Amino acid sequence: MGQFKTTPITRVTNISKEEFVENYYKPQNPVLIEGLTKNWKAYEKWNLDYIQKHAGDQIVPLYNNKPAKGKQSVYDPVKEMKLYDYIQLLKTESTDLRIFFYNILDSMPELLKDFEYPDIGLKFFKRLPALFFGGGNSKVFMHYDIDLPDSMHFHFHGKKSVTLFSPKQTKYLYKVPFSIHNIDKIDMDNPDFERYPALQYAEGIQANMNHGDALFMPSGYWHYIKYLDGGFSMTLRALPRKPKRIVIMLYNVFIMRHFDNFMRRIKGQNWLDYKEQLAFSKTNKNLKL
Ligand SMILES: O=C(O)CCC(=O)C(=O)O
Repeated sequence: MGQFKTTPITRVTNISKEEFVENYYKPQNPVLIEGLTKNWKAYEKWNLDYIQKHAGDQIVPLYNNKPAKGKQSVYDPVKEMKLYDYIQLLKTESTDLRIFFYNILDSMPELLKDFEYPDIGLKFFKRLPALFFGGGNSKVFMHYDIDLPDSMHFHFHGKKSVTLFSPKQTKYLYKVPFSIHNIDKIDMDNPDFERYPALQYAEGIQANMNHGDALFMPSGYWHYIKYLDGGFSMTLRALPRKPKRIVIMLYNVFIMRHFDNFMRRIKGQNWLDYKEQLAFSKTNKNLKL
């Protein structure tokens, strides 16, 4: 058992567009920007009470910390609940229940007037502002985003921990083929370096987020997230900078995802076990471990 090597993320305050583009967007370096949301209405307004009041009647799909098994789709929620009751749970218990990718445009359009797309050099998709909620005990499995966006992740209410790994670290992470995650048996808080020796070479970046912080996650960056308090975040996605990434994004979304779902449906757990074995042997073989 061990601990990942990590360095703290670069934190900046009120960065200019030029500085952001030169130092972070072009070289694809992550950065945490404090104060980017200070002028938004959301900065003062967005907390659990506000969401509860505005959209408490909606029925929301919930996910937990357990990975999907067998023929179960990763998109199948473990339960559904009224948003009011879910937020009440966040306020009173350390639940592991999460809401993943709740589209603001479709589900809470009144929130659109509370924030602005930052003028920072990213070409944001205006169709996909999404909220994510988590309880004080919830973890978001290690993954990168299937559509490979350059994204800005904003946190509200409480604290959360985000551990990032650059795409260059993929060779140490036991990435599962035809997917965007690594072997789900790996405990990211306490990795077993004997069983998974490549992990000890991985170098991560640690970002501790507070209310109002904005985290720039460049395209293809892995993220493992822990909610330290019940709270929520918003992600704004932008087109990846490099054309090659757009091609991989199209493959991921239109081919890989459907192939993987198809295999999962017909082969169930055998497909998952096969992929896991492949991730394990390929990673160790490439590194001659
Ligand atoms: O914070 C979360 O719950 C998940 C966020 C995430 O995975 C993302 O923005 O890509």
